[in-house]
Amino acid sequence: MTVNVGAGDALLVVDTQRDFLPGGSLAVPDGDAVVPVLNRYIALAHRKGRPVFASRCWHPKKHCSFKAQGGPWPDHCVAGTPGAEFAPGLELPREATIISKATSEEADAYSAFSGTDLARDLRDRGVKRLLVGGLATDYCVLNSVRDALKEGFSVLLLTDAIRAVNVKPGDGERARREMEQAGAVPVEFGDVSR
Ligand code: VGL
Repeated sequence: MTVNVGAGDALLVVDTQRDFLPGGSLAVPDGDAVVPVLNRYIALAHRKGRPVFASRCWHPKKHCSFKAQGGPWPDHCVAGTPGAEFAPGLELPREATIISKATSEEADAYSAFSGTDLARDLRDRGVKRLLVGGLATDYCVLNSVRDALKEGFSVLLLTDAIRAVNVKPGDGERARREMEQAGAVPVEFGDVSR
């Protein structure tokens, strides 16, 4: 399959942040492997003049998703801390739009669309189709893809630029199946025309 990237397309890089990389507080196994692949998609989007969006978990210190508050996760991606920074080596263009989410104590947000202006922003810029990669397949990528499709965008799922947490073995595979059944089209960099 060959996919032409051009008018109407945008790239969404999901939560590719230090705390989700090996060594981080909520490490996604092999999570750092997405960085060089995402850089190829970023360079492609840039070359084609297409917008790049990057979401990030940007939590207050006592976020409800943290174990200390009764949530499921260790503290992670606290706004302004090193763990919340984008992955070292991730080459986001200067003009990339940063989407901060789950910024209040009482609400979690796995999806980049949840409580953000992303859908409106995409429509304002004429975006019809989103190329989605990043971390993690079974949480923030899954929920962002679900919402993108619900909002009426087409989705290309960048299968070489995602990795799963896999709290339960197979979560990543199940998430992929769900996204594809919902209409996301799986592609790899080799499928995308340069
Ligand atoms: C994520 C678990 C907790 C993600 C965020 O980015 O997929 N996963 N918070």
